[in-house]
Amino acid sequence: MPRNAESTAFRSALEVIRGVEPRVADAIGAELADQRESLKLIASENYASPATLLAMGNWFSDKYAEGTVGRRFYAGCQNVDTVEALAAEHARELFGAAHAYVQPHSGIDANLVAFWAILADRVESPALKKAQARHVNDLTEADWFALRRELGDQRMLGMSLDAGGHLTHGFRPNISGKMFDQRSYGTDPDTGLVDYDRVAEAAREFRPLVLVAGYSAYPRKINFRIMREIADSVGATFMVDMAHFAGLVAGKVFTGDFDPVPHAHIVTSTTHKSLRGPRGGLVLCGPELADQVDRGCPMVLGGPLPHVMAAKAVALAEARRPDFADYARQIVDNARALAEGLLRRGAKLVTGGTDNHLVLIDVTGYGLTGRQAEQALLDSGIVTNRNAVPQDPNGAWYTSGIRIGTPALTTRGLGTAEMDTTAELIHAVLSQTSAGVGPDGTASKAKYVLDPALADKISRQASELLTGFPLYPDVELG
Ligand code: DSN
Repeated sequence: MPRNAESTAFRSALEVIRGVEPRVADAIGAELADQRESLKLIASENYASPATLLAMGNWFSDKYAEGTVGRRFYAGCQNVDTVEALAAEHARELFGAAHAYVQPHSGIDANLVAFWAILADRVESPALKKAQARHVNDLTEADWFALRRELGDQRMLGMSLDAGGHLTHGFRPNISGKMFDQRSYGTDPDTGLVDYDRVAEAAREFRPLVLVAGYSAYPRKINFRIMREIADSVGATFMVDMAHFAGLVAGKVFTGDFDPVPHAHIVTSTTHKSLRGPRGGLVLCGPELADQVDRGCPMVLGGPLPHVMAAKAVALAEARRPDFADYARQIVDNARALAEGLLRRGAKLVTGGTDNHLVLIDVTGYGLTGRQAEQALLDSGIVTNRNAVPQDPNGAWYTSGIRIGTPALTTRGLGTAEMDTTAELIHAVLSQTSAGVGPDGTASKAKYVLDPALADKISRQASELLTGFPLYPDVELG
């Protein structure tokens, strides 16, 4: 594509939108400006390529395509079949999976598809067989009642939230916690690392139907071979949610025991985090679960989004290129450099460092809550998010941690030297912010004191750091 083609494409799109609702065009332009200006360290965000973004804005959005490739509930799906098949093929090849389902609209949707595939395979199919019925509609009222109770009486074992697990792994505020009786495994209180012996012990005691591995705030690798052995020892289905680290699997940074695909029965992911695609999800599995997974829509998903599947196909094709492996390695090198820079300056990190794309700072070391630290950093032009730490004394709202990740800044081209400067800026803000007091004079978990002149100075330094690394350099909106 000529250098000005991206500018032309985005400018023309905005011009067309402006003709209908100029405020939307303005907001889209403002979003690009904001993203260009902020030091984005949110571990779950990234910047998709222009090709990926453009693949989403077209008439595929208008097409209904319930069902799967070649087996739709609507006529005229031949072009949707093309992009869905392409996205699935790229996903299979990229991850070395036997089967890929690319319809989930998000990570939670991908997890729901996986949970229902497991329940269908492990609970519903045996019940149908026992009742000598081919379909749930053929069951008697009594058998249907018994099956519904059995479906609702299954167990899941996953990583605890404060150890870095995810809400969709069986926690009560999420639908998964209402579907499954859940228990969680934590991490070693001294090292902060997963203790596989304790996971095995919890599995032996609890006998889950599903053992889940995966995280959104654990800064280390997980040994999926050991986790699979634990699952096998209790007859559990082993599921891995690789939403956060899919880019590191795709880029062959996580291989062998740390690549979930050869070890798990089923793997779910988002496509927009370290994988750098459009917002969405996918599911990978072997042939045993493939038919159940393909029932995701209409089992738990609304109609597929063909425009997003087109963008998934583009992004997955990009991730199959050799330079994606360089990108994935750089994400981890950058996270390590950031962790080392913070440790050298006296920050306290959960697990003492990182093996992946994220770092979790325990900000109690600075006398702050996560909420205070998050806001002070934001005032200083540094975008992060607060997160619980293991055994968090401040609970899930205020928290005691700041989660930072490198996928987005690595996409912009920042390297290890810039990560050291980033560590310097973060430490400067946190070490010069103090906890504030509430109206009654008692310590507040939300209020903080930060000299506005310092916040301005750090904001300017953060902007300067980004000047050499323009975001979407070929896009000029004029
Ligand atoms: N919201 C994503 C994250 O930030 O980790 C996961 O759901």
